[in-house]
Amino acid sequence: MQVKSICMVGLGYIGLPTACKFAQSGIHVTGMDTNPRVIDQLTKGEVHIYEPGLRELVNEVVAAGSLSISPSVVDADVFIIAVPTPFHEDKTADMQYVESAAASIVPHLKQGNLVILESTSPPMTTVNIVKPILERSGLKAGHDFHLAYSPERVLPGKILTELVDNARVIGGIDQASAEAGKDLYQHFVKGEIILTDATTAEMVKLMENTSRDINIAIANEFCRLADRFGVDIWEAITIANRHPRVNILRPGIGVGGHCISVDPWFLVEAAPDCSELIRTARKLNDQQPGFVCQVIEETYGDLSKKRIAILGLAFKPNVDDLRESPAVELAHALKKKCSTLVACEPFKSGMDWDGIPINNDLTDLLSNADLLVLAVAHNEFNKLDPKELAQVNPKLAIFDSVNGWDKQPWEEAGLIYRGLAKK
Ligand code: SAJ
Repeated sequence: MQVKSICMVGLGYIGLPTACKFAQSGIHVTGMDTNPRVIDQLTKGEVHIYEPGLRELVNEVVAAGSLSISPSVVDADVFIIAVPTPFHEDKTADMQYVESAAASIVPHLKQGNLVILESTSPPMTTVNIVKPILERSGLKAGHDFHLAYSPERVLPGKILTELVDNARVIGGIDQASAEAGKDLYQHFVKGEIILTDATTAEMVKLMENTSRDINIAIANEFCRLADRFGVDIWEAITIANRHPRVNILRPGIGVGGHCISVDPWFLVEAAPDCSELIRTARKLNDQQPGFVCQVIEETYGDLSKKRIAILGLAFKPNVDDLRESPAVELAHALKKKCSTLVACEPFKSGMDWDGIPINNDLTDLLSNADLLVLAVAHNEFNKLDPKELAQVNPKLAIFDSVNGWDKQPWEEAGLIYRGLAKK
């Protein structure tokens, strides 16, 4: 299939970088988003999300005229849906953005077009939700236009390289749709392109994130056991991972972000009777911030008179994304128990986040704290010099929730250092 133009519906963490990569490959891309703030910022040359290399790439393709920004869907050869699929309070999938994205394409859909859904979605979304909406155009999927599901699989922080190098799965509603998808992504993807059907591709994506969630859950459960038995979990995992067929992931303060902490629920909702392990792992990871809070209390005793400084609110190191962040959960749990709690989050400016006050002046923050909790191992925090911190506040106690630091330099600086399930 010859592709001259693409309309990218949704310019978030996936849509914007993907739009840029297509634009860089020589296709004219129109990026649309329903959020006026996103359109406004991009039109001014500002990028609303942090991802290494993205700002430069957006400026390059906009300046070259190959990426245009629009508040509405325009005619194109290919439409790609890359909108969020959040969940409701009761953990059921909220498909309103996918549904309205598909509906917004209908007036522009023509014979020979290709529509791709990239958003992580419950099984059968492409055939049961997207296809009937698109067919309101009077055109028939598989006959008049191609339709495929191709999940994004990139890691925040490495999106621009993983978009190109990762294997790409394309699930067509028929073989011709899958082949059309392959013609499209070949423009910039260097990784293997694997063709399958749409529902298999949806399932593959959910299985990937669910298996990671379960693997982190067992690491977190081992951490609880290690804490109970006085074992250093980090030493135990290092030794266990010397076994040729064992690869235990890192325990921590829980699982966040808008993918791994959400996607497994799509499987639970779709088939509650055969997803017991998935549900249990999800609950365990959700309870981990509460467990860590309890360990901090057990370690340092009554927190009610303590002023706590928490380092990091993002859902993982070196990203600016605070959605579904276990660090925010931990901050809330600690805030209920201590006298004051203030966070340092270098990826967020402003006075507070979700009711957690932010102070990014570390000297000021630490000179007014009794207990320093490391919640997210941002590079900026890994580089902190214990001796300098001891000069700022010689009475500061440390709790390292994520094994971000070595114990020795803190103790040499005269500070009390404790870590989660760490000797
Ligand atoms: N985490 C741990 N221990 C670990 C690894 C991660 O506690 O050993 C935590 C992180 O701190 C974070 C959460 O898990 O809170 C998720 O982080 P992540 O780096 O595992 O994954 P994401 O959410 O940034 O990206 C995942 C990736 N999926 C897989 O690795 C299977 C990525 O490839 C997907 O494209 C992305 O979800 C997505 O968009 O679905």
